[in-house]
Amino acid sequence: MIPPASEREMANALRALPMDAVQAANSGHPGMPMGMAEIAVALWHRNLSHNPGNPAWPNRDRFVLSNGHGSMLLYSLLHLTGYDLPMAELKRFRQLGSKTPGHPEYGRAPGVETTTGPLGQGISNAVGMAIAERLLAAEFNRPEGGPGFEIVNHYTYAFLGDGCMMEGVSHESCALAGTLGLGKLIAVYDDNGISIDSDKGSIKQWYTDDVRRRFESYGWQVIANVDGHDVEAVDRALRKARRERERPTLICAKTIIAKGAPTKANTGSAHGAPLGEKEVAATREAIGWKYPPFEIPDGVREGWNARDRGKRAERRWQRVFSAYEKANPELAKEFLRRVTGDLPSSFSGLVDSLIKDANLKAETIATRKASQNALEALVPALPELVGGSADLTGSNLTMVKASKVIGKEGAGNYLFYGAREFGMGAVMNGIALHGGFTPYGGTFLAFSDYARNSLRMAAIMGLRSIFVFTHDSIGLGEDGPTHQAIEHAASLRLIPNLEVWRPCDTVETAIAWAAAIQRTNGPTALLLTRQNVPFVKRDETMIAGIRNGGYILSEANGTPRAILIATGSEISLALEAQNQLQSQGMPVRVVSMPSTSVFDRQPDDHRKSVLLPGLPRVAVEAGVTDYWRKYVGAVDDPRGAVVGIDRFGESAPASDLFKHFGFTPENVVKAVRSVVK
Ligand SMILES: Cc1ncc(C[n+]2csc(CCOP(=O)(O)OP(=O)(O)O)c2C)c(N)n1
Ligand SMILES: [Mg+2]
Repeated sequence: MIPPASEREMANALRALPMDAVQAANSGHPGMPMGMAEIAVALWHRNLSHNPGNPAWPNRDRFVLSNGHGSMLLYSLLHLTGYDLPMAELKRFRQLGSKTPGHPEYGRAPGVETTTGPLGQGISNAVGMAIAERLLAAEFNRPEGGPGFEIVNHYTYAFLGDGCMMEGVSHESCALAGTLGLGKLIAVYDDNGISIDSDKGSIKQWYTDDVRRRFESYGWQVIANVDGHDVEAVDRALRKARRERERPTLICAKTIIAKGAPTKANTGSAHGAPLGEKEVAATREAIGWKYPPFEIPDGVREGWNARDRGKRAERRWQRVFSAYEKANPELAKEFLRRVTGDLPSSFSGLVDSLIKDANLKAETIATRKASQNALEALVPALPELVGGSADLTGSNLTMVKASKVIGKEGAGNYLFYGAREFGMGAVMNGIALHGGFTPYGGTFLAFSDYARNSLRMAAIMGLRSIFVFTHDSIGLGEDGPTHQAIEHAASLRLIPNLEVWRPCDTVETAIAWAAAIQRTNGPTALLLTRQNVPFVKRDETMIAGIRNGGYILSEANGTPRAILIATGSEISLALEAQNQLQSQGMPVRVVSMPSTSVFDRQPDDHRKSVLLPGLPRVAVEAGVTDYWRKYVGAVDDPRGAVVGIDRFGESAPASDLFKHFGFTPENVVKAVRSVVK
């Protein structure tokens, strides 16, 4: 048997693989992996509980590389500890179709827990994961059956650098983590005094935060001044962090970027460029690494290999789970349902009755209220729903009778995120990534911009995060242009894999909620009104049509001369215009299109049967006109028009604003007449 190598050599493997892979790709970031090598040994070799043979083991520790530019550190660790990530993939670092893209991408390589690279979001995902762990533990553990009955009990670890620390979103999420007392969240800060512009100047010119006091003020335990190149010291800090139950821990580790590189260590140039053949050779010499690129000596492999240890760890858990299952068969079944993300069998019946109820009640209410009504039924039936709002609970109407606020003590299903939209989005994504929960969170549609990159990340990763955006147009009235969404619906529709719904009444809102919850491969944004919108009676065909994203809401009384397409609060306007046109002898069809992306995916013949190619079309939406051009034709096409708003709004009562900006039946009639020859 080959004796395992020393931890010094194990750390050096984490220098060699990244510097060689970056060199081979002729692009990438060698400095961070080389600087965090000893920290990685302390965590991954001495502390992390995981099973490389089963990256889906529900009780594994979560690891987030928030400074995702150091991706080669993660790929090296996954490869060396025994995940299914062969050396061939490391050799193809940053190449088309490899499992080792420039930044870690969720779903690409086993063991990558989240996509990172946009700084600050990884650590925020980690906060979400730690919240999810705590909620799941509170719900499923049965410690009274013995300590063995803790089927959820793991840590969430994150590495982060100066960049993550500077990003506002880390302030938002870490403050929340402190307030919630997430004792099993442990972050290691790569305090190397270098960020990208260190190439041109000193980090002191743009970053002088007292990180220790910052995190202490959030309520974290801070272990400061740890030598990041001393495995023992980092290990001690990690063990201390694990003993702490009440507070998240930040370990501030002093490191040298690209440590081991004779001339490039501690320089900005080591951050994001290959060291160069000469420096790579000199580094080999300096650290005593005698092996050619991508060759790992057996002893180092042996030292890193965590497959057996991982298998044993999961087997121990499996034994506990089996006993738990015997004692609590129903709970165990529910646990497995939750971590796989399946819906309960009662779900479709529940949705059917929701829709039936809405249709019977025929209420004229705001769609935000319709959303709350839907949640009143959904939340008690779906314990996986974890709601919240960025300090607008009473406006977003995201809270329901069955909501229980999550505090320092574990259980609950509703988070007061505070006025932290971006933090909320990134934390929601972390909750979704952990498994066991489907997060939904609200703010005003105009403030979706604050959260925007977290929506994009949810879409890239295909996460079931549900964003509730209320006050979706000038219809919110007096708060004025800063609060009135204009370009938001259109711009959210541009994000690939984000499903956007702008329902027009109670029935469409219920169906939008059902679609969002049923989606397994991506996020949904629900755009909802502040103001009341009239109910529209529906038959079965129409209800089926809603699920297609666009359908005939009101057929022309006679051969249609034009198609009116509208969404949300502008549906009533389209229907009134249809009436007036009808009485003027011009029958038109009204199409409701609550979700353009869902509609666009329908078979060609469905879309044609709804939009009747060849007929003139007019779109009506209280937002920018550009987006609708793809349905009504180019600006110079005389057969198409859009009634919309291409400037910022005004502060005034909503009804005045709709008139002021031309959202009147008369104006819609005029637009239709202008395109019908
Ligand atoms: C949101 C966002 N802004 C900017 C960047 C570009 N960027 C990548 S790393 C980095 C900062 C590097 O500093 P640090 O995190 O300390 O990494 P180190 O150089 O120490 O490895 C920046 C600005 C990014 N990835 N994400
Ligand atoms: Mg740095």
